[in-house]
Amino acid sequence: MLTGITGQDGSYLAEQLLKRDYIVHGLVRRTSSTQRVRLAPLFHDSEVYDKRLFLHYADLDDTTTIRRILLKTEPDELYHLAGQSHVGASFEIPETTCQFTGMGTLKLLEIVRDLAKKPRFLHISSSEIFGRPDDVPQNEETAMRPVTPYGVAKSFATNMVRLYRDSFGLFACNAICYNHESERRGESFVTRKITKAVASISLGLQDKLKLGSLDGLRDWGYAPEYTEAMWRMLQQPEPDDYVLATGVANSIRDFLAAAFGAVDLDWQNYVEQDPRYMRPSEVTQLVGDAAKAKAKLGWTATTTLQELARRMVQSDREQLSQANPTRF
Ligand code: G4F
Repeated sequence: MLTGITGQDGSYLAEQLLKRDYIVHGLVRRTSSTQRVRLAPLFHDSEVYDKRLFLHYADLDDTTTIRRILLKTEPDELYHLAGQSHVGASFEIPETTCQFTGMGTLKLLEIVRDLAKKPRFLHISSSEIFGRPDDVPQNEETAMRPVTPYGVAKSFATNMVRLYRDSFGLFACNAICYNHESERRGESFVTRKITKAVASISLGLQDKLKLGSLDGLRDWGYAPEYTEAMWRMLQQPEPDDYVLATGVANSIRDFLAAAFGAVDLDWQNYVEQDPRYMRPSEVTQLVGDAAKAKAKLGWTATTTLQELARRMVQSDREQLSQANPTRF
């Protein structure tokens, strides 16, 4: 069972689980649009949709419905990936962010606590819990010092997962994920905003890219590698928390250079700063130490920033060149 199955991570994880012969259930929000672009290939596969992949309507708020679905489907594993995940937006909608990202996780844990057959539970946590950290790089023991509403909500959820593991014996884990990107990344996150603009500029469809702060350092990896690690976490004999990261800090300027470099352009000729995209507070030193994931899960992130940027630009160029581009 996956919450957030229609998102970047949910769609990769669903594909990986189906390849491993799982039956996959996903919770989806009811909206007037039935377009779920990232799931489209699975949706249109007659061997998969409604045979091994099932979608159920439920908001994270809708505890009665979620309880009913879990009682009916009796999942072995529950991957909780849903939530309001945009850090910048969390300053505009802090209550919604805390409601879904924080309380949504607690509500799920409460449901799982009452189930006779309890699924193994994975919560996608975030490097944002470290905020302005004491240590660089950060590991599972680093103190949480969040500085954004999203980071505060994720800290709450992460601590609740630990509490339910320690106090109620749930097999509950936190995947403390650093930024992980892909061709399926939402268009409002900085990497995808950049690669989409690079594609557009290189095809002569756009001439400027407006961004906020370029000062932040991020530890950017490739999303399907992170969902593979999440699956490995739930196959361990004991529940635990793991930092998932590349261990390499890059600046937004580095990502700009890699993305524009993929089409032989110099980013400095195209990028302008726009105060609209500045945040009231920024995390600047987030880089992860994934030594525990390497030792216990046999996992390491392997895709470099250059390769990540190149793939995303190539995918965006292909999409823009189509008559009806896919919009993730
Ligand atoms: O791409 P971002 O919005 O990612 P951010 O804030 O690091 O959060 C992402 O990673 C977290 C860690 O894994 C997740 F928990 C979270 O859910 C999300 O997936 O911004 C990256 C950096 C920031 O410093 C931001 O200020 O890029 C800077 N930036 C500069 N101009 C911009 C822009 N960010 C966005 N989204 N849009 C801009 O125009």
